[in-house]
Amino acid sequence: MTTGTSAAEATMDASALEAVFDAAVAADERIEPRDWMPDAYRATLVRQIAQHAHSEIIGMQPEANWITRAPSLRRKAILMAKVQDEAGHGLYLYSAAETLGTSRDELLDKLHAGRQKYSSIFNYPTLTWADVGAIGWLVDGAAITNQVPLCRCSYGPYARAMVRICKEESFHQRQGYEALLALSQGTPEQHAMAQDAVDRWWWPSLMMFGPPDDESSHSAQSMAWKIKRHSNDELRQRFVDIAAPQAEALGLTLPDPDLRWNEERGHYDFGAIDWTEFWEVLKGNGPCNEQRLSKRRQAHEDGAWVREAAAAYAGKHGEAQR
Ligand code: FAQ
Repeated sequence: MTTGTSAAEATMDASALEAVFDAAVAADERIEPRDWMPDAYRATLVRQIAQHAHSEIIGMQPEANWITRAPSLRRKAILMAKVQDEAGHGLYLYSAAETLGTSRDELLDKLHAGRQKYSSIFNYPTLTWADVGAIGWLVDGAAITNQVPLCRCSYGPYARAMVRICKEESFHQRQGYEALLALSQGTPEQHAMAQDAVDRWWWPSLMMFGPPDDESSHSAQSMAWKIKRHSNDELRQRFVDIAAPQAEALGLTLPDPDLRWNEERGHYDFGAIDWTEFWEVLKGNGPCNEQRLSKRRQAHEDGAWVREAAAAYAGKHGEAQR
């Protein structure tokens, strides 16, 4: 849609504005920051983009845990670059949220106060080096499956941020797969370590897609607005269909005795997800919730002097240019 706060728009009443918005969404046009949009559309985007941004920066913690103990210089350099990429994704996403009239400070305050969520997956511990491979393969793999359709989200700044993020996530997924393959084909101990990591990360990765469709409070409206293009269950199924043959190629077993190809459906059937565990993690009762949030708050406090110095520099620089 073209920029909206025009003279013509100023004279339109609410229902006419809504009709223009609905027509733009129906025609698959992009809604841009200065276009008129329903308050609830704006609020949904802020909620989802903030949660996504918070996930990216909290998601740095589980893997950062292994930077000092990566098994080679090559692995260490790759892991540092990946963790840094996640910080960058957070920044693109906070910027996208800011185009909706909120500020990064406000969003971070809400995260630190526990008033906004981040992905359930980052509340699980990284116990061995193989977990870094499993996160790359499964967590980044699930993230890509969920995020590629978001490149077609109706809100322009979010959709454009997702294009670059997805390219980087593809690299992350491949590095995880390659690291896990090396372990799987290594000594029996290394193979066992890879299998143990997959056993622990598989089910939480399936939970990343969100609750089942009949318990997903936002899906119907978000799909009508073309923020989400597919339901949680559709994307979860797509991920299982991709991951099952990849596990075979890796020589690893997915921890689900009910996982099997269903010729009739043209999809893999899979076992029941423990939704009690998912809701408990969301309530703050996962294995690492407390640790993740307190580390994040501490990092924010430790970084205060950097923000102050940057603001002072920007102030001086601005004065010099006046
Ligand atoms: N964790 O009605 P729905 C990554 C909440 S990035 C926590 O279905 P919606 C990169 C949901 O907010 C991973 N909460 O919600 C990386 C809602 O609660 P609310 C993050 C969850 O929004 C890799 C309630 O449950 N990706 O991994 C979760 O329509 C490696 C009801 O749910 C994104 O954020 C969950 N898993 O659909 C980084 C992608 N699922 O807000 C480092 C963008 C649901 O009413 C290392 N987000 N909830 O209090 C989305 O696509 C959607 O927001 C969904 C949820 C699909 C996550």
